[in-house]
Amino acid sequence: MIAQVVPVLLAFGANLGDRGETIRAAQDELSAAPGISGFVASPLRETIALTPEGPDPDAPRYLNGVATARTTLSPHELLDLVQRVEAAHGRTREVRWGARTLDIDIILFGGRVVQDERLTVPHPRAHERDFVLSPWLALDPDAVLMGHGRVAELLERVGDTTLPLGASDPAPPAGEAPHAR
Ligand code: A4P
Ligand code: MG
Repeated sequence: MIAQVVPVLLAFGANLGDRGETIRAAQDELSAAPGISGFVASPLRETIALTPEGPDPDAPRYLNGVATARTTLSPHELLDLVQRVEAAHGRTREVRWGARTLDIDIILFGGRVVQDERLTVPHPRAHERDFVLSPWLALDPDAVLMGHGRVAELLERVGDTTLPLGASDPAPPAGEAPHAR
């Protein structure tokens, strides 16, 4: 039987350590992984940490980006893969929405709806997050988020507070050397 090839959208976030290097290394690993093809990454954006209490301008900023790819893996095989890549980059889970070296979320898995104790797809919060919508729009101006409509309109609704990579940062994240000025 020939495996079905499904388009997917992945989101990447990091706010500890060398964020850009970690995300780029993780993307290289994913793009080379068995069952993944056609991997295309968005530009990265600098974003204010969203915590359960709301946006926190004093917390280490995130770098966020998205990538599109095609996969022959099942949704849960893809989750296993992204969690292996997270773990290889020192991701630990202590606090929900806590600071992390690397977070990889599955935003879309073709047109599939998955809802069980390990996986919810489409990602239930993507439509209200500028740190997902903004890099996605940069990658694909015609992007549509299943169940919510055009990404351009969603981003206009939530407002884009993200900054281009390398924007001046008065409080660089711990563990990352400040840019030379
Ligand atoms: N899980 C369920 N659905 C999915 C999915 N579609 N993709 C499960 C990936 N994982 C999924 O995730 C907890 C569990 O969710 C996993 O074990 C998996 O089985 P996690 O990565 O351990 O924890 P988390 O990321 O802290 O939790 P959560 O609720 O997924 O957080 P969010 O909603 O992803 O938010 N601020 C900025 N600026 N940028 C960010 O990237 N990210 C978060 C995390 C908060 N604030 C942020 C950012
Ligand atoms: Mg996550």
